[in-house]
Amino acid sequence: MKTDVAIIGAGPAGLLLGHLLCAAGIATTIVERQSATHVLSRIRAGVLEATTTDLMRQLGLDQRLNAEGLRHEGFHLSSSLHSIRIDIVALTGKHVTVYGQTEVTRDLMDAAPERGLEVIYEAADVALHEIESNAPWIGFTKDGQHERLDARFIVGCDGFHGPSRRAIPESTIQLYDKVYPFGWLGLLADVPPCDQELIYTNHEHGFALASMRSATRSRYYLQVPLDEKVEDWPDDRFWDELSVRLGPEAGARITRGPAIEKSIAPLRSFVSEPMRHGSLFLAGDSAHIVPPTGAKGLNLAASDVAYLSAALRGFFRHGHTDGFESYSERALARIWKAERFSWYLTSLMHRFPSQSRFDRRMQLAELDYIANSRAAQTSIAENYVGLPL
Ligand code: FAS
Ligand code: PHB
Repeated sequence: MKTDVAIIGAGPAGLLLGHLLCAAGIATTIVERQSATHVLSRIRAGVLEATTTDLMRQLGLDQRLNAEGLRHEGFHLSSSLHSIRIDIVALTGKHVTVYGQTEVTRDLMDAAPERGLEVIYEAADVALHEIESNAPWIGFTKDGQHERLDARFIVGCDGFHGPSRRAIPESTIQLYDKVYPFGWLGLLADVPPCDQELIYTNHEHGFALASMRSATRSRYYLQVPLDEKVEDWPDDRFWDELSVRLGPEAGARITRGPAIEKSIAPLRSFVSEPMRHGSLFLAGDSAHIVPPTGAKGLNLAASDVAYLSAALRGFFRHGHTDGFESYSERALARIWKAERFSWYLTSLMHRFPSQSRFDRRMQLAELDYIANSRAAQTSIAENYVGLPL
């Protein structure tokens, strides 16, 4: 098999990039380890920046997003002392859209056949070869058959655990890593949300987040110790603790119901530099991870793809390579600022096991400052809606 650009991974990064390249007439094939059903079963992000919704609009794949996405003009940061509404529209003129990553992925998947985007699912043993040449190729196994996909470029959109980043020589790659001493226990339930907007709370017991997927489907998170197991959290225990952490007002508005999904995600900040090596590019979680507190993960994958698709268009249309030279630097400039914001909000809103009394007062003082400072709220708002490309 032969193509122009071979993409590893059919998550949001791979599918978005694949569609953008197909739309530009660049032959593209995606090789994905899992089945489409498995990819859609992963419950992840919920908040889309304009960067991401603009790409869906540019592709003409925003019909459902426009019909079902929820326009959000603000969100809340709360603690025992304050409930602060960050009015993102008043402070930045921009809004965000609540529309699950699962739905973005579904829209991109469903449109692939009619748009000529080839996605090979259930491809095992994916391996990268000759990435320092102008003729790299991917080896994989499909239905027990060994396959070879030759390409001009390979793009690793294979997430944190994929093979692409590991194909870059250790002598070249720089890794930056921070693992947080807690995880997020997420629950999805077909019950109406407890509020019209998202609520991030820093309670004595720990962080909680009230989010949603629609007016009838809620998404909640509780900070839990790293050694917790999902089976330690029957639904009733989750609902009781959520009610405590959200406080009496929001807690009283919670509608309980059976979990349709419940899982624990570890939190980490991670960046791998550079995002290009020879004919291999990295995009999305293969190159960076943020704690989900700032709702940046999916949106950073989208901005990587916006930069890289422009660079690939310039090459295939005009033979230009300047986009390739600048890709890593441009993408990393936006990534590092999102890493900072995600680390900041995670540090502000979570209880750390090693936290001293002084550290706790610093968190409460920061929230008190934010509650009374338009400048502080503006800084948070402009990062939350997404910094310019
Ligand atoms: P993805 O990980 O989504 O996709 C990578 C794809 O590559 C997968 O389909 C995988 O099967 C495939 N792959 C891996 N190895 C392969 C191989 N060897 N061969 C072929 N294919 C391979 N972000 C938020 O903004 N908010 C959240 O609440 C949030 N929650 C998250 C919870 C969890 C448990 C995780 C892991 C991430 C969460 N994120 C969240 C971040 C998440 O949304 C990512 O940023 C987003 O999925 C990035 O998309 P991709 O880069 O496409 O990576
Ligand atoms: C979600 O709805 O899954 C979500 C929303 C905002 C975040 C993280 C997760 O910061």
